[in-house]
Amino acid sequence: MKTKTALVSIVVAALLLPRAVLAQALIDGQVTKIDGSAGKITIKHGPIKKFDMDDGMTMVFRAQDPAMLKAVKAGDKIKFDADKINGQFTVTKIEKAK
Ligand SMILES: [Cu+2]
Repeated sequence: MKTKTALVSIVVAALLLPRAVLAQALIDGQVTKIDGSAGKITIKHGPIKKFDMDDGMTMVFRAQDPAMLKAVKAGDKIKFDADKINGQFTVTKIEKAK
């Protein structure tokens, strides 16, 4: 009986873990350029597994909300999240790295 309970716990933990990891996994980056009027930001970023970017690179992202670009400036180290929205790599969350 105890073994069965332990097994169920392990299965539940295994099911919950990937969601928790995904929710917390912000990407490390550094802002190299901001184009506020176009709502675009250039970020030098580390690997992004969900986009099959195994190496870091510098690339342009669209900002989901242009207002979020006011919180950062070129040179800032950041943590951010991004999604592919309408075929464009889009920053959905951005915060200054501590
Ligand atoms: Cu990239």
